[in-house]
Amino acid sequence: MSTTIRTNCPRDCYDGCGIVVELRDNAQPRVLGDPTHPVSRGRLCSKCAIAYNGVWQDSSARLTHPMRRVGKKGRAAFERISWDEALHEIASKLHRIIDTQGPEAVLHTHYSGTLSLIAYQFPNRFFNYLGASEVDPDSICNAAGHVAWHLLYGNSVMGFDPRTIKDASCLLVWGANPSHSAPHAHEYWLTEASAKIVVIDPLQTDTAKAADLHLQLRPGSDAALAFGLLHVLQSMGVFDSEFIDSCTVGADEIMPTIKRCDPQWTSEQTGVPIESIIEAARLYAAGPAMLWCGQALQRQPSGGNIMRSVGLLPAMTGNVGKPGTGFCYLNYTPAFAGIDLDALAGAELRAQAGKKISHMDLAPRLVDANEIKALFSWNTNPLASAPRQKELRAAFERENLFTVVVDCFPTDTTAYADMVLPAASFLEFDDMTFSYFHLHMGAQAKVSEPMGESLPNQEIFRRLAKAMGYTQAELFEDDTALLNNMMSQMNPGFDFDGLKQRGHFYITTEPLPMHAERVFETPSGKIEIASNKAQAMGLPRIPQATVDARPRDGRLRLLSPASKWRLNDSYGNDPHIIEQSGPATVHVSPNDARTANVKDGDKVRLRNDTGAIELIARIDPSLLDGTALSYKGRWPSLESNACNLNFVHTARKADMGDSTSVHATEVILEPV
Ligand SMILES: Nc1nc2c(c(=O)[nH]1)N[C@H]1C(S)=C(S)[C@@H](COP(=O)(O)OP(=O)(O)OC[C@H]3O[C@@H](n4cnc5c(=O)[nH]c(N)nc54)[C@H](O)[C@@H]3O)O[C@H]1N2
Ligand SMILES: Nc1nc2c(c(=O)[nH]1)N[C@H]1C(S)=C(S)[C@@H](COP(=O)(O)OP(=O)(O)OC[C@H]3O[C@@H](n4cnc5c(=O)[nH]c(N)nc54)[C@H](O)[C@@H]3O)O[C@H]1N2
Ligand code: SF4
Ligand SMILES: [Mo]
Repeated sequence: MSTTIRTNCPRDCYDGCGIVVELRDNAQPRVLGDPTHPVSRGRLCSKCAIAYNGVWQDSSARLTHPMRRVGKKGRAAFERISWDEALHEIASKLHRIIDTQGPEAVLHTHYSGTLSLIAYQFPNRFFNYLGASEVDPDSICNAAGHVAWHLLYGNSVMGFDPRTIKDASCLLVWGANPSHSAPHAHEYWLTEASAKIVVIDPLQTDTAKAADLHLQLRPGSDAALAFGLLHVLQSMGVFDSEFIDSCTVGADEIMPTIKRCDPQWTSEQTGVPIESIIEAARLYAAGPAMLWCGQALQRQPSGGNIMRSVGLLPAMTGNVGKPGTGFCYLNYTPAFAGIDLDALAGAELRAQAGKKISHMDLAPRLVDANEIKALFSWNTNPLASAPRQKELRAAFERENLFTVVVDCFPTDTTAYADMVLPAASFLEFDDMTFSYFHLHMGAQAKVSEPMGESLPNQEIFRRLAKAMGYTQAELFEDDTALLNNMMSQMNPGFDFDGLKQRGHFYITTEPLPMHAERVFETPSGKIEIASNKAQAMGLPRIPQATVDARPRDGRLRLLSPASKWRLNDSYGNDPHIIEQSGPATVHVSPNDARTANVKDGDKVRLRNDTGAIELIARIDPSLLDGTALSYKGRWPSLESNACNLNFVHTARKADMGDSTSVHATEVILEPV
């Protein structure tokens, strides 16, 4: 006998797939794709198909009870304790720290383990009420882009509705690799579009290979390319003067730069052939045209400027607010659906604005024994994902730093905890999911009991609030009330049980028009090509046609984008995934390999002032000279040299948002 339950994938992924779980007598549940789901159409990506039927359901791989450290930090030596003991010990430590140093000495860091709304947002209520300091989550991923889109359009989370592609004649995919990061959008959405697809990426990704046109530019040269395209568009006479006059400010200030960036100059700056620049402009000019900017695009030293420059294309050509047009960075689907995310995270519980620390500053700030006394890391694995891995480990070793880590698995980060708390997985509690690209919401349905003594994030922090002696009602709101409240805010005409039966729903039946009313949330209410606000922030008033300096002294610019086999660092511990994806490799061009005296299959070292890491070389003719590729997401503790790429990630900040510029990491390649 078997029955099935519908649920949805809550990972940090554009697709937001539907799942069907088959419950079978005396056998492990089988996690499969939901055939009724419009994005994934019955299939999961390869990594989830493996890991959801692998480590996620393997009690020997999961954390199943609270644990207290017994050995040296980093050694992962723990003893099992009860929840009561764990929570009371944490509460008494926190009270002591708050009484002597104030709540700001408590720091929490969290990010993208699960994006299901309650598990992702609710624990923030606890930290907001407490008045803790926070590591700015987006500073490791996409903060520069958010700042840039805000300056230009006043909003960074209102993109296009992907369904509107039916009205488009062209789509630019700029600095995103859906063949890895949105595999079903790559497989169906892109291939079924009648629009011409132009991919702008330094790598020949599978999405680039399948596109009508691929502009293989040098990394960090995107602003120059944007201006080059604008130059051609202007000379073709396709600037939309009515739109520019009524909806933008500062177009006259940007014109001299556009006039200067002719195709010859642009080609020299970017490495893209003149004909390709003209062809891309021609395809975009045919309009209506859409622009999808990936998150990699802004992980550059000039990432904010790049986003502001690329964002000029829709503004100058009027590709805004009409079917088949627009620009997408992310869609804040739950907010469009009516969910009050600030309330879910308890933003109003915070008496005063707490300290925000960038991931780029985490290691040096944490090492300082006077500033941070307690660290909570939940829903994130910083000792795999964050920069300056060596320094960060040293910071986590500080004996007078009280560290609590909440995860489903024992990770590189839990190894340094004083207290490890086991989190239930998405198969083990009800919650709400969404896609940050497609405009649908989904039910996360409980399929089985939490493994061992594990608990959902939200329940852990309810219990901790109780142990602290807090009585504020919002800290104890239960999941049923939270889910009912979200359903009534969205008001789709059915309740959470109805959503569970359906699996998912689109927040509108027809494509949602974005920016149709042509009002923008900038100070002027218009698209701010020239921005006083930027100037006040110490940034240029207008976007600049600059390119990043090329690496010096034979160094390579190391790109470490999304891997097909891992979701950030999640799944890095699944044995089948480890087997499928093979050893850690770095791809380099034949010229760079020759210069470094490296052959295919050689063991090589990548090093810089921050650290060194050893991998296997792959000579790849599709790589541009001066560029190296190695995918993110491996677990340091499972590597032969006990570190991953973030060992050489220098934590240099982008120009905006104190954000990462990881794709500009420079390394020296040498044989081992
Ligand atoms: N070199 C390099 N580094 C990068 C990037 C890059 O491009 N290159 N990309 C960066 C980006 S874009 C991001 S977003 C970050 C992401 O970095 P992280 O936020 O660290 O993401 P993950 O590595 O997937 O870690 C998430 C952790 O959450 C756990 N988890 C899953 N579900 C739950 C749950 O329900 N509760 C709890 N408590 N834990 C759960 C998982 O087991 C996993 O250990 O990495 C960044 N790091
Ligand atoms: N399978 C899988 N899916 C994922 C993730 C994962 O780890 N694995 N991570 C998730 C997360 S947290 C995020 S933030 C997203 C990220 O997903 P994306 O937005 O797609 O970003 P990345 O994978 O970092 O890089 C995408 C492409 O940008 C290119 N790129 C790098 N530098 C430049 C540049 O200077 N200019 C241009 N034009 N392109 C450049 C890279 O070569 C790469 O092909 O994916 C999500 N989905
Ligand atoms: S990670 Fe992405 S592609 Fe894979 S099942 Fe989840 S939503 Fe789908
Ligand atoms: Mo991310």
